[in-house]
Amino acid sequence: MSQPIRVLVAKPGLDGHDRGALVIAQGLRDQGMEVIYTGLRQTPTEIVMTALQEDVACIGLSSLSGAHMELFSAVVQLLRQQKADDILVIGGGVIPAEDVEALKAAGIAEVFTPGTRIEEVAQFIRRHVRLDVLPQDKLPPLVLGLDHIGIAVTRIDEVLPLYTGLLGLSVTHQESIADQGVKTAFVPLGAMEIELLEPMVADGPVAKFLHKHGPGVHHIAFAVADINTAIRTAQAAGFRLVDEQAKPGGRDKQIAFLHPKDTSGVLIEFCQRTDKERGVQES
Ligand code: CMX
Repeated sequence: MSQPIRVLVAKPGLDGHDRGALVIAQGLRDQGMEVIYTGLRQTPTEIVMTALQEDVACIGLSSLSGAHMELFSAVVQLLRQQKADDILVIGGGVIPAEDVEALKAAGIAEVFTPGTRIEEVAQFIRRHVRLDVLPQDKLPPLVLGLDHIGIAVTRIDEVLPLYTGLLGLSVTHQESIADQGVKTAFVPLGAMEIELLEPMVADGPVAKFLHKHGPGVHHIAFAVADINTAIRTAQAAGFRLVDEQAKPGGRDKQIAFLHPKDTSGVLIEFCQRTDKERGVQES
């Protein structure tokens, strides 16, 4: 499993209130991150030193004292001097709206004011943290290869003249997947397959897709060694899953979809084949 993102929650300057910072620290821990809290009244130098020693990917600065402009900018400057400006710096606390743009211009990636949901902060960190700050050698290879391409059709028998006639391929397996509201036909092509998808129910995902887009490429499925690792890794990187748990696909595969709104309009499926399936094509 990938390593959690390490975050330093820091209180620069003289303000003596850290309830908000502690709530953020706990919230980010609940979101699966590893959080270190500096304690109160830290200087920018102390904060940067702790960030480097702890090898964090993100610093979250919190200030209620009104000195955020100088203190936050000083942290960014010191990181630059240390050639550590690949560490994401975000800020929060009592920050007037008119200061937000100036802070961003100074290198604070985002400013979160009271009332922001912790999920939003975590999502921002996941999306913007530099992945090369994470120990890459600990990240598992997520994808083994292309498993199949799903093609939405109105009726499978209507497109067979193309696949089995013109292209000379064969349908080796047909199956109805009630859970997904589709009938499928699998056409192997080397190590991967084409999956023809015909809707069985009027309000299922393929029927809706056909209604909106007409027939065409519906999804791309990547083979993964472990579907639960793939789901957790995608979530940790800020991608939404259509379902947070793997579901049964055709031939006992375990499948999970990333939401197309997070993947530039391409519906991406993770697909874990069973051991039996890896070796043998059913007929
Ligand atoms: N590729 C790209 N975009 C897609 C899409 C697809 N296959 N399906 C839906 N979308 C887009 C829609 O165009 C729409 O975008 P706009 O808001 O810009 O118009 C948006 O997603 C929402 O679409 P919707 O029609 O309102 O449908 P829902 O939100 O109810 O559902 C989705 C969308 C992706 C969650 C749903 O299709 C789903 O759960 N898909 C995964 C399951 C699936 O597709 N199963 C069939 C295959 C099973 C198999 O291979 O075994």
